[in-house]
Amino acid sequence: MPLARSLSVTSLSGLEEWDEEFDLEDAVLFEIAWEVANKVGGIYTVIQTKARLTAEEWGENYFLVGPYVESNVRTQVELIEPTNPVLKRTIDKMNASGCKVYFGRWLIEGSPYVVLIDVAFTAWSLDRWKSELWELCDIGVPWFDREANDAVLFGFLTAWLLGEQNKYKTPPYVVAHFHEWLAGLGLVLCRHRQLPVATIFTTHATLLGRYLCAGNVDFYNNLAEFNVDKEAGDRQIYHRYCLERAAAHCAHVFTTVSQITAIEAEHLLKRKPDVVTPNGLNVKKFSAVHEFQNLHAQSKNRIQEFVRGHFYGHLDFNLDKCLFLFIAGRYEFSNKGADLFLEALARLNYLLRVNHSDVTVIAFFIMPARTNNFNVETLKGQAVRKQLWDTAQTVKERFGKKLYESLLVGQLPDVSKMLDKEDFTIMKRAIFATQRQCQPPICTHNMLEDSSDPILNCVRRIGLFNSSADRVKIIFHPEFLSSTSPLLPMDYEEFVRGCHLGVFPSYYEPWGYTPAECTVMGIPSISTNLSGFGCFMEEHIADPTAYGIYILDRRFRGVDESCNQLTSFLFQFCKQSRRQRIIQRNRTERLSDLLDWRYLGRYYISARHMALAKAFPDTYLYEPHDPTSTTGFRYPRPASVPPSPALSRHSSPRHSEAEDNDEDERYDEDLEAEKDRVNIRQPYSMPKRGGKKQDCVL
Ligand code: U2F
Ligand code: UDP
Ligand code: G6P
Repeated sequence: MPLARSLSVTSLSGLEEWDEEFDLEDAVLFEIAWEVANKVGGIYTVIQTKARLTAEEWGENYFLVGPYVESNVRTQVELIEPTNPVLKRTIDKMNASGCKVYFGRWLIEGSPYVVLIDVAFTAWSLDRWKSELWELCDIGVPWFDREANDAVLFGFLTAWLLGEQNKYKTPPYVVAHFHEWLAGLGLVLCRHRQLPVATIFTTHATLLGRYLCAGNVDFYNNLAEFNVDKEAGDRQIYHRYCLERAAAHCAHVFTTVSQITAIEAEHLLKRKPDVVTPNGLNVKKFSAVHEFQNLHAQSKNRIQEFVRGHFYGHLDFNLDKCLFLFIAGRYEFSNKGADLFLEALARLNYLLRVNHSDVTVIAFFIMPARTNNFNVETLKGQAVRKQLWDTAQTVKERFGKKLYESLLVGQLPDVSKMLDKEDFTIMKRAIFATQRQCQPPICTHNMLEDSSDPILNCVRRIGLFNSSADRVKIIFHPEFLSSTSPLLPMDYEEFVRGCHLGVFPSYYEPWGYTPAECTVMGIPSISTNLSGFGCFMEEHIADPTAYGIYILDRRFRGVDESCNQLTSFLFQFCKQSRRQRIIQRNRTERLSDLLDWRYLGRYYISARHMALAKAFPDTYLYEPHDPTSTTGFRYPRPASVPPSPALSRHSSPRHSEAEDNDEDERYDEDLEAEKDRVNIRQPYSMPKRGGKKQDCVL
């Protein structure tokens, strides 16, 4: 059997090195999560993107454990016979005892092995296991909580798997890494049964944090004050909370995704995380900077096509001066900051109007809600656009044919006769079809809860109805994007690339993959100092704004002040020229190494080494790298000024629109060097912290 290797974390384009040699030849890693080969949310992204690096480190000794979901397995997993003889014996034994456990390769980068457990198949054991849980630790799981029932089944089955696996001899030394409360019970049982397993528990958000924030509580100022048992009980999640807290306390090593969630966990779960494990991504680097810029231009063209259809009959704005902003993610209206974004858009609309700006902003809201499919008006928009296109093609062909014939007989054509009556009729008919009595719709779908939907209600209140006078238009797409959609046939990544700015003004966001994804695609974003990502970037970059990473202050300011700051970010962004946006995108993309698992994977590595040393102190020795801190590398200010419209002047005396056009585009490096030469300093300054300083636990 090939053996696992130890990995030394090496440097990445200037990011610091971190050699942590650890002999893993006799160790095996199980990573257990409900989202293994099963997309529910952000944890899936963590596991799926990290797999390649972890598989490189652990080789054949890395196994992911998740639930068996037939539809997922059919599309993502190749089922095979277990390769490891001990694991094969374990799985065979479990299957002979009334379980259904599968083994396969997950068809993602790194092709890791997966052990998938069909929890429904052992549902007959649920009552027995629930009463065992009650006897063991007085946690009573109500019958109606389906997710908690799944957590019980999954927990007992994973503990069974790890128990069987360890029946034989040690080594191999087993590390079991459990993610989130849904998988946490397996860890509690491992410890209770005293299995020789080094355990790690990672929480990606605390249950109470999520619930409390969604309920308009002044969360961060009261972190230390909450009566956690009562709060959990009031929200009918006491049993889930107990499972989460038990896992956090039983683990050899407890970790979470950001410093801000570490503080939250310390107060709400009553254990300070041992390591902070920030979330990374699998960064795809292009060999030339212009490649990702070209992708932006291509995707933007496709979004523009959609906009042409959506606004048919009202296309009274210049699409070339149109900026695409978006917010995307789980539909948690205030946790994700959609409330603040809408309010800021209303203020931005006012500013653009009074300043007679020729920029139009289209703000997309991509948040899944309950719908009854696309609405007719939206579909009609795309049909009308297509019809206009077809008409133009038909007339073009007829025109071309006449032109050709005239040239064949050696004559220059009489242009006035090139289009005949029929051509005009076709064209007039097509134009008539674009007449429309109503405004272009806000929402692309028929909402099931239209009258109580928070985004729609907010739009009604602020009165942004896509009217001609408004410089800010809104499109709410209450479904995740897909390349097979008849409306906007793009997948999420393509869409992000085509936009100009991602806006994520979250109030509760343990990490926040959406702004991180923007960064690695070279798209600037706005996040907050209450999100794990925002805090991480603030810590690692001397001047994040200069790199297109706008970090909103939601910690020390009141809501109105934060909203003004957001409006100011948006207004400044709208004032940038095309050339400045191009430079800014180049800078944003330069940060992607920082978010690569090749750099951030080190914190996971550290957590595993720490767990092995705690569980098997005679065999492993751990020398800490100050693992609670993610500090270390810091990106300096860019060599030249940030792309502020007022100050990043062109070095030539005059600046015409033509300069902004594609033919005359020059890229980052020359331009920045040039600016350095003329020594223009004075970046766009972020509004100062101040105003009402709140007493904040953080
Ligand atoms: C944390 O995010 P979670 O994944 O724990 O959040 P959940 O509430 O469990 O799941 C939300 C996800 O559900 C997905 C969507 C979200 O990412 O992709 N989803 C969907 O696929 N279809 C739908 O109709 C509705 C939602 C935490 F909150 C984040 O800050 C972290 O970045 C993340 C990873 O650590 O963990
Ligand atoms: N996302 C997606 N399709 C969409 C919009 C979003 O797949 O149309 C994904 C996005 O790529 C990101 C995730 O949803 O990975 C949201 O994760 P985030 O960490 O921002 O927040 P969470 O919802 O997990 O709390
Ligand atoms: C990329 C492309 C350019 C295009 C530009 C548009 O840089 O390479 O050809 O002009 O995007 O930028 P904008 O910010 O206006 O979408």
